[in-house]
Amino acid sequence: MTRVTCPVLTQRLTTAEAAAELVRPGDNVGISGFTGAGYPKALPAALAARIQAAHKRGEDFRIGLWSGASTAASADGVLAEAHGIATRLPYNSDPTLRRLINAGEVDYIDAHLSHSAQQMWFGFYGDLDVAIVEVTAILPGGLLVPSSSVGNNKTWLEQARTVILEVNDWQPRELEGFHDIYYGSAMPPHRLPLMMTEPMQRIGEPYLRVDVDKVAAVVRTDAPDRNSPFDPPGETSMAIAGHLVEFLGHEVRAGRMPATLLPIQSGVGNTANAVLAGLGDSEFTGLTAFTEVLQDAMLDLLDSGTLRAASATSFGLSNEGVRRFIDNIASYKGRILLRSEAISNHPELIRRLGVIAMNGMLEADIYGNVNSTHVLGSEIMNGIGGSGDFARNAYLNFFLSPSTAKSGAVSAIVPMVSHVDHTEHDVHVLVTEQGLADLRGLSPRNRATRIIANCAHPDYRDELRDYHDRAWRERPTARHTPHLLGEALGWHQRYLDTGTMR
Ligand code: 0RQ
Repeated sequence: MTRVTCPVLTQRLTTAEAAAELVRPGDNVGISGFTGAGYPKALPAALAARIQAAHKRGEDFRIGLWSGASTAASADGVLAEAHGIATRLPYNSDPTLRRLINAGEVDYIDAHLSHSAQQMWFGFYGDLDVAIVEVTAILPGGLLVPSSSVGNNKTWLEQARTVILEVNDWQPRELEGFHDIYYGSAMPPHRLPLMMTEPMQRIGEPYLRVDVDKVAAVVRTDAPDRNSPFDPPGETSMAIAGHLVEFLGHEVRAGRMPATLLPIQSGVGNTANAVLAGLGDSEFTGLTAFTEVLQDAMLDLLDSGTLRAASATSFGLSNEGVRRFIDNIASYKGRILLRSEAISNHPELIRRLGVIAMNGMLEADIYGNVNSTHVLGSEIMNGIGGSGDFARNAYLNFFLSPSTAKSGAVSAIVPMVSHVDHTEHDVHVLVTEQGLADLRGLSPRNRATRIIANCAHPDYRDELRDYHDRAWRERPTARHTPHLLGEALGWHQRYLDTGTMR
């Protein structure tokens, strides 16, 4: 059955190649997509071909590319390969694009995800020329059934001069009803409180709206999301999960949270997936999630009853996870809600609901500052994503990492982080496979003792203790967070000097 039932928009059905002609050099283009779900499947390749042809003719053709978060090799990747991206925001994890950002070719604005839509509305990013948004279906009156992510689609559809819709037959038609799109936002000073006191409360409507007059093209596709596989949890991530789950039990017994915990948020990647698997093996049941991304392990938790329901902005499933979701889609209805990332990551809601935030990190320092984004202070990995939105406003936050990287050559616990994303004032608990450091209520000095003892790898503990002791002795009038600056930075410089990383 056709998924485009709006008579006006049926008239705009066309090919990806024809639709790509609507994008002009220098345009800002807002695409759908979040963590490899719901990104446009046909337009990026068609646009990349158009850009390459222009480059062959000696013409300059690059665009500003805005999204919800990461997309896929067939979106960010092809446009990067065509050297068609001048600026990118708010998040990227594509390796080709990452290389161009780190080579200085692409200007990357690495923004908190909860900020990205509102900063567009505030006018911080300039005008949006074209929106390219994947949807599941177009209803007779022109309402749009969103697809496997919502991200910034509402804002892109409202703000763009021209809209291109991709209707993807691969997305299950039954996704209708899984979304809650909030249309009550206003600009300061006219903003009102968000009336949500429970993660699954609906505050919006199931559809995205669009001004049909702005829709210049509708393109049919039938292609899967990125659907990256997950590694089975290894020993290290299982140890991290074990420490974290044990600690949550301790918090319940100490009366600091209910037996059903508080809504959980979990970052992406294998460690996060393993932590969720660890929760599945625990005594906890009836939990809720107020998070960004629903990974495979979230489905496991929903299936087992560990998780009662989950609010997010996107799926981030493997092929196997997608099959399972589609096969049992009716059982998830009412238990999964997808919202705009301005809502899934909203500081007011995270603070009110009392979210437990669990995110990965690259390194932490002995005083508790965390680097999630930059290798050796310079080279972007992915971006801050939602980690700052959640960590800063959480009831309790955890930052997780193996205690070493690069087969043990690099310690994840360092004297001073080479880049700060989450400051010592924000970070509550650090977890590595070695153990867990609860930093709440501790002075920097006591944090250092605990982080080194509990989280650092044994190969690095003595060196870190020695650094801290000497800094304490040598800076008798600066003992709040004493540092030996040359040495702290030299810790990182040596990896460059010895070629450990590059
Ligand atoms: O690189 O595979 O090339 O060796 O970093 O490391 O251990 O597999 O960790 O997949 O959990 O990612 C912080 C990047 C961790 C992620 C980060 C190297 C390591 C490897 C990955 P190789 P792991 P993970 C929700 C929340 C920011 C956004 C966020 C992230 C690679 O969690 O992007 O939290 N977070 N969003 O070798 C040098 C170190 C290193 C290091 C690890 N100290 N120095 N390299 N690596 N530690 C999602 C969204 O917001 C959308």
